[in-house]
Amino acid sequence: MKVIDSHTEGEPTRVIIDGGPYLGQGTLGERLFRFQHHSDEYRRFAIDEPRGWDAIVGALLCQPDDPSCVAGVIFFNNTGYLGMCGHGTIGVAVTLFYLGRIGMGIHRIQTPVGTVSVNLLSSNQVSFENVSSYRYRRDVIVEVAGIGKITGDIVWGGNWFFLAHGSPLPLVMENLEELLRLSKKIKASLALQRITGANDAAVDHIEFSEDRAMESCDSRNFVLCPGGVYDRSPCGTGTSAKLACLAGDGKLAPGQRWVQESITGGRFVGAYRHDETLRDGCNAVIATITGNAYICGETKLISQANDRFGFGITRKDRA
Ligand code: PYC
Repeated sequence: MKVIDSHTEGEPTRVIIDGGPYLGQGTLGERLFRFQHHSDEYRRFAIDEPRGWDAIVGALLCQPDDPSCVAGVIFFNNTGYLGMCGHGTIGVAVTLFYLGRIGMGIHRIQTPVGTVSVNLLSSNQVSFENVSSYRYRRDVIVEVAGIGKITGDIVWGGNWFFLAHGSPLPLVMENLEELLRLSKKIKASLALQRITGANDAAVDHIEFSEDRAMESCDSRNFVLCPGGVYDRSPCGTGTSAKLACLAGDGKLAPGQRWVQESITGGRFVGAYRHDETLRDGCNAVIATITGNAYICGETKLISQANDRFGFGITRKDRA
């Protein structure tokens, strides 16, 4: 399998450019189904140790079924499949440019949850316009054993988020282990209390943020991703979810810049416009997120006969 590795504001993306699973014909949704149910070993091979590590998001390039798109992409990680992935979209665009498959300017990319457009501004800088983002439930209280009541919003930004009101701890790297522990407990409590997104979808991303006008940014965040790792970047879908809430609260005007910094110091610049269509009965926005990705590897992954870990080390303990 041939892969190109990049990182977007510190968060890794591994794009499979050759040797991925054959998923047949049909819509991207149908091909995602086959990937999940018949070819999941390719995900584990590409992402899990010993060939990968927990933080990587994989991207399988596919033929789009929407002819206006230059590519289709299925995102996945150490535990399963993602709807959209913002940092991954920036990584895919920079990778396609590196491969000479796209030039500067605007291109459409199909994902299983909708079509996004990317604007390649330089060989490393990309703006992407995300699928619609909207706040599905506001001021939801989750009771977390040993912590107490935590309030937040359930928001779609291309994935489902619990966007906590504020942060239980200052968002600095010294608090990383404790932030991971708390966010995993919140995620488990949401599941136990059956607090879900639309159509009973699991809320599998937990976001804390500290909004304060700092010199460098408008807000800092921490995002727990499915699989129990944190996003090194400010999370493109998480930033989109944040923009939907800021718009709903009248705290940010359409077109106004919002600089979102991650706990590592990586930065995205976001802005939004209103979406004319209600989503699940909710007002929605279309977020545009700008960030940088850098190519950092070009690798051939190999599995030899009799390799006990040819399909990765299977773990059942991931949050
Ligand atoms: O950037 O949207 C994102 C993302 C989701 C999970 C990891 N990164």
